[in-house]
Amino acid sequence: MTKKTIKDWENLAERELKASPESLTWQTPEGIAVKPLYTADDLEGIDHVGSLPGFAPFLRGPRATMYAGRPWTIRQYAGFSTAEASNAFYRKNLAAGQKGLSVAFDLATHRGYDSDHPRVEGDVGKAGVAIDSVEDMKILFDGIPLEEMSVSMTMNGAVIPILASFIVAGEEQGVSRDKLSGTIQNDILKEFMVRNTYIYPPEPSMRLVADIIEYTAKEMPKFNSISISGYHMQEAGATLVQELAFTLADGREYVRAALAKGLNVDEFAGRLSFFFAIGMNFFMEAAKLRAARLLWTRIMTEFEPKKPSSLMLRTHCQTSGVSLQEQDPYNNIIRTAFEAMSAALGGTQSLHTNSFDEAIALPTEFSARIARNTQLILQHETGVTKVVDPLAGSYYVESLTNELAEKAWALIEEIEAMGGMTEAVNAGLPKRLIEEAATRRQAAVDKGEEVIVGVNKYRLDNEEPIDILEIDNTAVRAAQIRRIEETKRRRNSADVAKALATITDLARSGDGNLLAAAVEAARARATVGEISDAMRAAFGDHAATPKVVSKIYGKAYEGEPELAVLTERLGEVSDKLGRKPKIMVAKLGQDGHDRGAKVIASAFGDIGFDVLAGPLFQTPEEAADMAVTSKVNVIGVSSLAAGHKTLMPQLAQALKKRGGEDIIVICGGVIPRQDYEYLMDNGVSAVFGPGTNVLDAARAVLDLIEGKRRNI
Ligand code: MLC
Ligand code: 5AD
Repeated sequence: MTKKTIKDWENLAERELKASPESLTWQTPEGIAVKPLYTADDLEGIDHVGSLPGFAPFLRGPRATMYAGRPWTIRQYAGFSTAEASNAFYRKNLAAGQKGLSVAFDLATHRGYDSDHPRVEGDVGKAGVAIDSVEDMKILFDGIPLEEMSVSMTMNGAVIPILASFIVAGEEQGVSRDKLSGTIQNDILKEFMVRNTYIYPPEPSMRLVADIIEYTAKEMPKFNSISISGYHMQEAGATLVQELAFTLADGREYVRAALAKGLNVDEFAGRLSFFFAIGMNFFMEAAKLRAARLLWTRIMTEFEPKKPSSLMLRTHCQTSGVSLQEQDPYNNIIRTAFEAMSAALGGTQSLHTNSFDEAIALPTEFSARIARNTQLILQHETGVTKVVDPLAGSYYVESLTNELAEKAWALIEEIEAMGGMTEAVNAGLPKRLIEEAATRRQAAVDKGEEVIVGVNKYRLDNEEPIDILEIDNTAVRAAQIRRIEETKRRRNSADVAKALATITDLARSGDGNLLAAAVEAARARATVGEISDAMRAAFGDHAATPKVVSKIYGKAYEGEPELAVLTERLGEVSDKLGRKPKIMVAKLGQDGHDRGAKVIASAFGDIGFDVLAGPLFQTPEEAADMAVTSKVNVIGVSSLAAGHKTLMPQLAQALKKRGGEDIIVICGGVIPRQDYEYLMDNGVSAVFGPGTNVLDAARAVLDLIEGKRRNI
């Protein structure tokens, strides 16, 4: 048999297809053209092919034996309600095969407010566990030996008081800090880009990051000082190239901040860790992790470390939240399983698999079990752990790895030319690029160009609601307030005042280490809110001005009759009103997840509405003031952190109090069907769940404005 050439294949393919095989090329959102066939020719000139795991550039994995030696850590992110409830949940999960802990704090804690603060009424215990002081932290880890169990804590805003309280809880459990193993997220740059649980302005926030790297480098050799996170960028809509580039550029910025503190690169670089999302693009996600390791070694080489571990990228991964849907939710189990497999093939060190109820609530015991078992089955039954980097040598995956690395590197260089990531973040570039990508993607889904099974194709006519976790926010808050009062009664207030004053002094002067000072304060039982306030006194609060991208959604629909019809109708409504219909897109409470709000604001603007984007973190009263003063027709609240049952009725009341009862109140986001009726009974005219087509929502809003329907 004569050896066939690519030309032969192209001819054959053309006959089979009755078109050029080039027409099969898939343009991904990353700008990568994925061909239908890859061959040995595609490997030519790719340097990394042939490298070995355990050696720089670590493309094939940071350890020589990878999962054959030790499987990745099954580390499920969890936390809700009180420390007692979360502790019980952790213990059960560990007994059932989970290997590492990962704490989800509530948004009040994230933003440095104690549970008794009036701004956080809707947030306490909702999206995570409420932690106000060392007393709560001790309960959270009761019966969990901290010298054995590695603990990740996702904390960025109130990072100093939380890590300090953890250190003291360890101490009081008899585990000195040098024996504590785990990770603190401590990645503030991405908070300014996408996640929004910042407290202070960027510059002092970067100091806190550096103080933590310094402290852990000297005092906590087993603790990972940071988890440099791309996860939230992908969740906010970033392409994989953006996720890769911005995360690694963030990493480089943190290295520089630590070096500026006078540390030697080898003192801390081995304890920097990473965190990526794993979405549905199966091979590309695995390739992304391989490319990340390659590029990190390239970046770190510039700092001339001596230790190989300083060049090594180790990462946690989480399957994608945004890829999961409210509709036909058991499909989410399947999505998560594929994503988990992709993370394993990419060589992650630690993994969280999402629960199938993700799009509407926090996991129940049942959904958490399925999520955990997805990993247990992967590890024990599929054989993927037996071989290191099994995708190596695949023409396709190696090409993808190379292309992703090249594209991400170009973006990293662009950031560098702007003066690094802090500058780029200040200039708003990454945020804008991510928001544009998110809006483009929404349009692709709405138009059906990107298929989501059960949502824009194969949708069920009837859906049965699933059981969900309900948290009695009022009871949690009352319990937290009782413990705060008791803690304050028992402590020596002079010691607390002195420790807090020291924190403010060091924050003002720039001297010393704020984590070290906070450990003293936490030991004296200063609360998370008090320690945060002691720094607020010096640093102030950060407030971002909301900006909305435009002409992305509209452009995707250019020339489409569906949009033209809607625009025409909007014109008629405008004529009737004497002005364009005005909608305020609001975020209430401490919920900083603003992708949905941004996409809606942008798309509604393109459709022709007059859009007012409210700032983050408004109270219902503040939002009502703004809506009434700005004379909006509609206020649309985007709720992703479960505060809706507390905050929406308060908003309706606040509007009424200000004479704004004519303003139509709608909301959207992560809201279970079970809550719709309650919301409708409390002043809400329409609820738009996940998976809503934006044009459908716009039509519904016009119906409400015109009085064609009273609620939806
Ligand atoms: C590993 N080890 C091996 C080995 N593989 N030893 C021998 N042979 C092998 N094959 C060793 C390692 O060197 C290490 O020891 C120890 O085993 C543990 O392995 P690890 O690979 O370091 O895993 P782990 O401890 O789990 O650490 C993973 C990590 C860490 C480095 C990525 O940072 C981490 O756990 N991150 C989790 C972050 C997280 O959960 N985030 C949640 C975010 S949720 P040694 O001694 O070298 O350490 C979120 C959502 C939101 O953000 O927005 O709210
Ligand atoms: N418990 C479990 N998972 C959570 N997530 C967020 N908060 C919690 C929590 N308290 C997960 C979801 C979300 C991602 C950011 O983290 O999957 O999409």
